[in-house]
Amino acid sequence: MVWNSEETSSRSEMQGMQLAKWQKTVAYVYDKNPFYKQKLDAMGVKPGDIKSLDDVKRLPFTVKDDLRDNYPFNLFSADQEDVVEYHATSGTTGKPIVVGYTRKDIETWTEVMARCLTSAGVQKNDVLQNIYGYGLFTGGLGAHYGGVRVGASVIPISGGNTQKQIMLMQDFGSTALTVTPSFLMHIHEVGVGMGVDFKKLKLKTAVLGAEFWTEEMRGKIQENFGIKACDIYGLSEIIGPGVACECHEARNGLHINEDFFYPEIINPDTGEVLPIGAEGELVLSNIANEGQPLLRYRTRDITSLSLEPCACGRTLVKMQKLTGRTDDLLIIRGVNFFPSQVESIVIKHKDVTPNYLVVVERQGNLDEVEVKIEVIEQYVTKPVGDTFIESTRLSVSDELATREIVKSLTRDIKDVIGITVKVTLVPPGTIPRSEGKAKRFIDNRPK
Ligand code: DLL
Repeated sequence: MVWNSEETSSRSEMQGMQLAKWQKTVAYVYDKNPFYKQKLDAMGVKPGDIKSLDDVKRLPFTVKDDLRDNYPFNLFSADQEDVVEYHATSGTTGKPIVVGYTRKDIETWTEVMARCLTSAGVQKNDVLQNIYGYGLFTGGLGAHYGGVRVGASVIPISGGNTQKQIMLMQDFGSTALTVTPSFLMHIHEVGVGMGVDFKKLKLKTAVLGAEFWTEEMRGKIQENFGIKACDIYGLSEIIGPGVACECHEARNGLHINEDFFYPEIINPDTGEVLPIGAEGELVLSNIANEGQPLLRYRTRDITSLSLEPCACGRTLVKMQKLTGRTDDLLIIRGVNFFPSQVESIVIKHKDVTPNYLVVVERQGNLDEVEVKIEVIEQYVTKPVGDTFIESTRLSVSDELATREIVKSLTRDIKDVIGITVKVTLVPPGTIPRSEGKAKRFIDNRPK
């Protein structure tokens, strides 16, 4: 089932819609936004120059620093009185990135989220437990608007409150979940400790995103909960969640709502546009937005596009599951790797939990990588004579068995990533859990 007919347009119909929206958007930002007017003038491009989709290449890129430099509102094209909602990214350093939505943008967001949820199999008769955080983060309200639009019964519980999440799943008979994959794994961990069998609940579907997760993690989640798990992608700068989502039929790539969010793949080093199928940095333009339309925004997310026909009947271009972010790419002793690649290794290993943390330090002139991984309870030594034991005071036993685990993880990481890292086993529960996006990587190198 598709939510609306644009999702099955022919290629030429889609390109026609895209071109019309491009022309309107370029004229709009040129007229309304001094930043873009100046950029276009500097490049000698006038709105009337966009005569075909090929001309898009002539437009300037927008990067994260442009948003930071224009904090908070200078990249808005809409008048302040037409903005009806603000969101912002958490921003680990410095000022956050702010986005503003007009009434029409909220309508677009609601519509693309209704498409995404429908594509993931969520329908009118579903009870949708929305665990994405409500607030400045776009996850909560985005999924909320879409859930209400499809007619599901939305539970706006937001993130956190692990035990209450489990209670509502049981008592309200939730059938669909919108949540980050890492927090869903945490809910499972806590639930199992409470004796809950999630497979016996009414859960059917989970729409998971906002952070990197692997196919291996999908397998584990589907098995743990007895559900289908679909990947949903988006970013605040472009709309929030709703840029792209998998269909529950194929679950092998995310259909991009390309009549609203125009995708390109570029070589991140040269900016050259790459042909369909090639892997590179995803560039998105929100060609129907009013609040803050961004021309050719460099997402830093790495993926590739595909126009292969899909079992679900949608003709929307698909992006493959993300492989990483350009700014998380580590180059250690000449080898490129993304810290998130560790997930596929730890998840297959029966003696450890899927919780890991990659820490990079500079020692002398060399970068050293340590991967901390939680072992399962059985390898933990408890302090003698203690009745109340906090998990942080437990230590991992130094027996042959644990040394063998370290050896085999080190070998598997070397096979997949190509470098030798220091593997440290830590007691279960000691790597901080997140109620939203998980932090899997710490870079302690001097800036
Ligand atoms: O994370 C929007 C969102 C909310 C998407 C809920 C899906 C579900 P930001 O906080 O601005 O927005 O973070 C955007 O998160 O550039 C990616 O690097 C990462 N990301 C988002 N979805 C996925 C995904 C929301 N499915 C940044 N897989 C993006 C991998 C993802 N990474």
